[in-house]
Amino acid sequence: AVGEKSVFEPFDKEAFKKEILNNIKYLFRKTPETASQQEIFQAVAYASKDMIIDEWLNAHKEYEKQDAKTVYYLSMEFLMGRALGNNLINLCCYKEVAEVLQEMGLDINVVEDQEPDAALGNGGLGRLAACFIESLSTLNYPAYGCTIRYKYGMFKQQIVNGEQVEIPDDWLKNGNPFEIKRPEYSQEIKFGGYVRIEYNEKLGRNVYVQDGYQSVMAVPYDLPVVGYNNGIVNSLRIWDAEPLVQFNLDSFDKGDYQKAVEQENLAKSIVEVLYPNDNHYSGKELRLKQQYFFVSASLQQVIKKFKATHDDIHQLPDKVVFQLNDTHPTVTVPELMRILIDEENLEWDDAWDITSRCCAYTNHTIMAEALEKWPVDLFMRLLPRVYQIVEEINRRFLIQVEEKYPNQYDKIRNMAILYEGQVRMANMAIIAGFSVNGVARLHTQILEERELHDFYEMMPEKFNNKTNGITQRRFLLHANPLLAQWVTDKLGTDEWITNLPLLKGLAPLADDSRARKEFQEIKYQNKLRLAKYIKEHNGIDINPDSIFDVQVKRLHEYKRQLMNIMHIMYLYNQLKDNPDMKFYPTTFIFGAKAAAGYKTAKQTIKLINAVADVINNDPAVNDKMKVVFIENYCVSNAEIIFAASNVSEQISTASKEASGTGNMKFMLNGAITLGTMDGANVEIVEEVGSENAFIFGMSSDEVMGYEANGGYNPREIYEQDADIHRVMDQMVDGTYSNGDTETFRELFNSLINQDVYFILKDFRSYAEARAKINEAYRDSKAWNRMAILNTACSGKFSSDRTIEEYVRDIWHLKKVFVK
Ligand code: 26Q
Repeated sequence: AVGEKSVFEPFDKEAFKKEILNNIKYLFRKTPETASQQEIFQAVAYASKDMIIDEWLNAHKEYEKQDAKTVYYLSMEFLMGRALGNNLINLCCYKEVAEVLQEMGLDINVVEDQEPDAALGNGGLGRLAACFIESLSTLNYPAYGCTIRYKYGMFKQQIVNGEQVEIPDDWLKNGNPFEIKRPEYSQEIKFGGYVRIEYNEKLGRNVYVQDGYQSVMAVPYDLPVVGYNNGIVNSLRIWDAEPLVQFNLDSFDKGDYQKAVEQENLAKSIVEVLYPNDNHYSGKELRLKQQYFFVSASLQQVIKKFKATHDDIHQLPDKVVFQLNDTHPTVTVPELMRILIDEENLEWDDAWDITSRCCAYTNHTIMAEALEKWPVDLFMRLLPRVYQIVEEINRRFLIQVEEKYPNQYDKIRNMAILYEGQVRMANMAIIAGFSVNGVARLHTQILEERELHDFYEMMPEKFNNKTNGITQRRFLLHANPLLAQWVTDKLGTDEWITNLPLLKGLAPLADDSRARKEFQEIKYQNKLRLAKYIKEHNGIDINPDSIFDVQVKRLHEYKRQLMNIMHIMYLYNQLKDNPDMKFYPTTFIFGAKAAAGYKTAKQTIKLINAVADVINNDPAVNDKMKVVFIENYCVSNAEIIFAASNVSEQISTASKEASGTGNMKFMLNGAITLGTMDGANVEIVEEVGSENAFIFGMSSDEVMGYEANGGYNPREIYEQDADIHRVMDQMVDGTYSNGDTETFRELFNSLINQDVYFILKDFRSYAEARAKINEAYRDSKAWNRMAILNTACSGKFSSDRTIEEYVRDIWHLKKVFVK
């Protein structure tokens, strides 16, 4: 169906084939017979880029003509994944290109597999940015994504002897066919030095000049973000760093060799690597450099662009809005103030008014360890002028607090930007911006009622919720072509591609036995595809008739992969004790990267692999259960995994997962949620009905209640529950560690002493839910009914809906149409 109602000129297959052949010849001096698959990928990618270029130019011409307001989505992460397949889909020529390649004796899937993932992100936050920028293009909104052109993205994970090994992700080693370097937009970025105060006669006041600094050149590259079938192409602007010296060698003291080397090193180090922490702050100077680097570059460029066609800087908020993706780009606030005051010569109040009306902030977590708090001395040393401005913002804000809440010191303690020698970035973002949003209803409610309560009380008008979403172009149309075609056939239209709530029209089919059979068969085909992937990449055979029970996401204690594997240990015990126990064969699938320095997370991976090793090599249970840890979970294999899943594990400790977005991708592909009442799970259950999901565990109120009282006593459960006791002991009696009692000792201790994530507390309720799900799968009629209803009710979770809400409530953009 894709391409049938294309707005584009009819696709010229012959011309495209010729272009591929030309590219193979002129790029590599080869023929299709001698070119490698990688070279063929590049030839196809360049050919597709040629189709994009005119629209890219055209859309921007139209933006300029209409002087359209633009959102700048500032994010340290954009987890884009592969581009080729999705670009072809959004250009409405995927099918045709697949045919061209087939005529040339090539398989489009193999060609797509040559492309490295653009993994400029860790997990949820980065992938959300990628979905948003795609929806913005599809919905005809002018937008830029701004981030860093990391030389190394998210590391590649290998499992060696059950343990995670990090391999550098050299994603640019073969070049990037889609990017375009824009050296003409280079910006100088200054670090360190000191601030000199000078009296300026003309202005009649003091001005502030940064001196003795080091600088680098920020050089942008643009990647196209193609809208679906609408002629819109926005840009993901990724900033690279280069030393300044090569730009104007002559103006430098030729003898200043030292300085040249320093610049070279500074430039190299800033863009070297993505920090692999997810939901965890670490106060590294280099990280702050990265933040300031891409923020300052983006802002300088935006201001120059604005001034080229406007002469009153006060109009900036009518044309520009900056969305801060978490606190990571919050230095936007003082940097914009600096530019407006020091370079545009505005007074403080004017600059503050403009800055507040341009900046909006999204919060993605309530986890205390994720809050960014920079040591004042580090901040001041690296960004001396920016720091002065932070001090002034803080000073003025505290006067307001004092006026509104005289003598209430706790208000200042909670809300000050500068406190106990730290710069609290979240407080700055909230105070400066005009909007603060959470990413799911429950999360926003927790922000308002607890985490950010004082701010909410003082400025309630800023607070709003924007429940996350995902793009169906990638996570259904591209990831699951069989289901996509089925949906189109059943609905009699492919309009769901840009209007996901239309999936509701599938709901009646849940009661249609033929439709259920077809749905089941598609799931089966996708399970075969995943089984093949697992065989090729992990060497493990799995049974496609078993339940595929899947937990894929970053490894974090609050996400409770440990509870999942402990439950598998428990099941294994049961099956060994009681071989005739009623149990539907299940394949338990994990995929997770651990931050390189996160010890507990790495131990959990080790435990999962150790348990997998024992179970998968025990013939007594092998026709009933298998455990698979999929190496290197990433966007490209995620697409295969979601399509093949029956059960979606969303088991975070209630209140800890701000939203989750994997939960939505599973639901869209007809998996049933097994989850806690956390994040967006709450809204998923609301959409699909609690009878079509399996919910267990403590509520967020209960969890927060215990936390307020210093936790609970896990030892009591350990003593009283014999099954849990046994599983716990097996962690430290060598059952899964060749007799070694210390390998998993820290995991054991963390549970018995504290269990901050309530694993033992929720275990029984989890086990019951899992037993129910195992039983429910036997009734294939009821199961497929549920599965269809999950797909049918997932319409709310399109990022198109989320983006329309951002536009309506925060950004106030207008759609731009091109001929
Ligand atoms: C901070 C400072 C220094 C180094 C790294 C970081 C850092 C990096 C990444 C802190 C946090 C992150 C990522 C957070 C994240 O992915 N949060 C997730 O955001 C999703 C999109 O809103 C939600 O669905 C998830 O619930 C949330 O965990």
